[in-house]
Amino acid sequence: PQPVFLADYQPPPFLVDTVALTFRLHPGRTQVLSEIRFRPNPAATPGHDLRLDGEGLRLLSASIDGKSLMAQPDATGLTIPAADLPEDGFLWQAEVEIAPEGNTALEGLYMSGGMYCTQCEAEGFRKITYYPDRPDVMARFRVRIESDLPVLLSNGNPVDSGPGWAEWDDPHPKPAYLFALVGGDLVATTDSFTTMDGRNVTLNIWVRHGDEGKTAYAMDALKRSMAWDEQVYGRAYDLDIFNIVAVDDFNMGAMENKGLNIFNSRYVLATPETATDADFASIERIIAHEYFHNWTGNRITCRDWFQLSLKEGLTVFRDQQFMGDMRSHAVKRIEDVLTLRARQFREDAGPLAHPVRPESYVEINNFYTATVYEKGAELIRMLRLLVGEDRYRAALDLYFIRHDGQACTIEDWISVFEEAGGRDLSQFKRWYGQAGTPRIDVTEDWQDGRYTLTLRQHTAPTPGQPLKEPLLIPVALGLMGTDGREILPTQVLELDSPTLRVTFDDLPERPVASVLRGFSAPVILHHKLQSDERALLLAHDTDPFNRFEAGRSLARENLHAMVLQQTTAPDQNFIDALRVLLRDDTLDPAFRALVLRLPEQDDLAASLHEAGHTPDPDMIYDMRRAAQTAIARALEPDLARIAQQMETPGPYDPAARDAGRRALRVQAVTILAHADGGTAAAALFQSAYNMTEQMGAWAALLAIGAGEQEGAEFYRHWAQDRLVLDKWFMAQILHASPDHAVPLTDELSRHARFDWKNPNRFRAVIGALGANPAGFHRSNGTGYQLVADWLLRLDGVNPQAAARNSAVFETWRRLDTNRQSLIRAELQRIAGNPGLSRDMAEMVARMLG
Ligand code: HT7
Ligand code: ZN
Repeated sequence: PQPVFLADYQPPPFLVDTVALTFRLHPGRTQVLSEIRFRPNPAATPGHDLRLDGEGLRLLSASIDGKSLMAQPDATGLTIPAADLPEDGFLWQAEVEIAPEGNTALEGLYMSGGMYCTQCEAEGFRKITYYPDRPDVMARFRVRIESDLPVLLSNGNPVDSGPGWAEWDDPHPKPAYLFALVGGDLVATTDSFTTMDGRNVTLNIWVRHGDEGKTAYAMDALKRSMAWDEQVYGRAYDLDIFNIVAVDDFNMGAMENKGLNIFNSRYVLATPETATDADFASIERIIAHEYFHNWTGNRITCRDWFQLSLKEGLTVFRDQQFMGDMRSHAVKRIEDVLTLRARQFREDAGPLAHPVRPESYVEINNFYTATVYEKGAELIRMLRLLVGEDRYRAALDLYFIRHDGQACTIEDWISVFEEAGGRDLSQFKRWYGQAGTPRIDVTEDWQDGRYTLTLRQHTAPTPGQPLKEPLLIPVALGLMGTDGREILPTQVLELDSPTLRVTFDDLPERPVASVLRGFSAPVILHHKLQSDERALLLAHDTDPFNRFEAGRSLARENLHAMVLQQTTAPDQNFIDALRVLLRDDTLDPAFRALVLRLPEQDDLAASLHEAGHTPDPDMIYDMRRAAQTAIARALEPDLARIAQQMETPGPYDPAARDAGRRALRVQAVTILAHADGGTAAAALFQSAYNMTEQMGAWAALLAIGAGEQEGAEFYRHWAQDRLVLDKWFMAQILHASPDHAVPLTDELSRHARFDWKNPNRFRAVIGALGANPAGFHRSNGTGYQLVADWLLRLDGVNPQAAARNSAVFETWRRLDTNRQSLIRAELQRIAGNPGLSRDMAEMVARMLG
């Protein structure tokens, strides 16, 4: 298939005013009747043929202005010659048939557990009917659904319904990717919200019978999101009703269809007994994210899919702000940076690196990536830092006023910042077009009371981009005195050329620089400090992120030294710093839990590679364990005390305070297991009244090779709960020892409950092996083989999910030559498979480079 290029964008030749759809639902033969009012686009050259997208449709009839046509569809749609089209506009009518029950790709109209549902982003609407399926064609939709199912939903407001039918009308013009339909035997949790302009909105969360007791938290999160968007961005909801539907089979997290959000059930359903604190936080974040899309994505959408970050980066940034306001900004920022490094830096460092605004794609579904989402959000965070909070808000107000109802570009976005921020941002815009993570090297000089700091930026080549230009990088800086007092409060330097030198005179002593406070830019910082300087920042930095970062750098440096010199214990001063932290009860427990967590195996592999070494997954696994054992032995009494002290009396409260205490308690027990043989973890497993502690304790046991009895108990208790069963599958593989992970994955993939066509279950089993680095990277290649076999099998039924899971191989070039050749062979085996999907073909071709 040919790539699509950003540079080739042309406005649509025809616009659509209204769409009327009738669905006669049937598992194998759903009829879709469409009536679409087209008119020529004044912004396009006249005289075009009408091209409609359509895939896998059986065309029963078609007409223009009532005159029937003998249209001849091809594999991707149909064309009506310009000569057959009335000049001033026309009514297209068609009747097609589709088979939702056979739709395993979960794109278009499909069935999940007896329920009809849709997923149209990015290009799924063309699997429902013929249409110009592109985001810059925005139209008003009216929908009639005919079915005996009791609940029939679509976008917008309900118009009328009767036995066996329902009609919906969406007054807001929207692109087809926001179309949605649901039909099923569902039950609702209902509530309401009064908007700031006094309108009453009905809120429904629809779930399968039996799940209605698990929706309270999602509803609460929805109401808080609605209030927050009014208070912080001045954005009110704009329909009479807001429906959320939970679906078990879903390729991603959730979808922001106008007025009818469809969610993967794992991001809706929660009780204290079945969901962890992390699950509650994900529900809160994703409910908010989809709701916030109502303005940033739906009212203002993307001109084309290259602009995806326009809605996704912004909406991620908004959900991050919301979560910070709901919980703790410091903890949230640390968590976001950990995710960014684990997912986006990893992507940027390998063959799948691409700009936040890519220049070409073969399959757009392959570009719903950490770069477009998370790095996109970082760009907005930087913009806000550069223009200041007030001007940020003014820029957003201007964006909403100027572009409401439009399909926009990154240029539109940058323009509102240039106008409201009063500055030229053309250099900043490079961030959208340039892939790769910039590296900043910091050097210092201290002479005669003059302190000089030099910052140098460099971005390594990425696929298709051998040369990089200097970026505008905001670097937040503070200076600390050796007594732990702050000498210079935070100021933002603008690094806009390869090198920037700043000097500070009349300082009483050589300071300790705290660079990149708050992680002010998505870069890799190289700043050599002595371990006592890091310890000072860990103990005293006024910036909580850099406090965390000092601890993390200490941990990373210790682990690197252990791996490279094959020593089995970290430095005493690292352990002492952790002890101080553990004993400091003034610190937020959630913060302490984060600092106590050693860098993950993948983080160590990436940082070792960045430092010029070839990471050895086995050695990393062994040394990380050795470090944990040394820490556990040295800090056993402190960890045991914390495990006691952080008990939350109940009843369970998902809010940040108790969640932080549980995080620290589980972290303490996890480390402790390396010294006490799992006694504390086993006790916690038995006494736990919530899933966070139960899962945390079981994982701690699994990580030391124990937990078999607890696993059996867990299964007996939870086998009937599909979301908890995912956890049962996943935890065992994730924490399996290196030599056990592959055989265990193979064994569990034969388990009667391994439903590989369900994306959540696939991720819980096959995805979990990829997330166990030492297990996946067995040097005999069995992990690679097993995953490749499954990817090929999944590709035949669900290309989108298969392609997404294939990114597990993206780090292959940083490995040793033996592992590289084993992975290359698997990628080539996949690439050579006849009938490979476009999704998978693009991914493996990019990975093979
Ligand atoms: N905007 C939504 C993206 C999405 C999606 C994309 C491709 C295939 C399936 C999908 N399901 C949802 C979700 C979001 O970012 O809010
Ligand atoms: Zn989104």
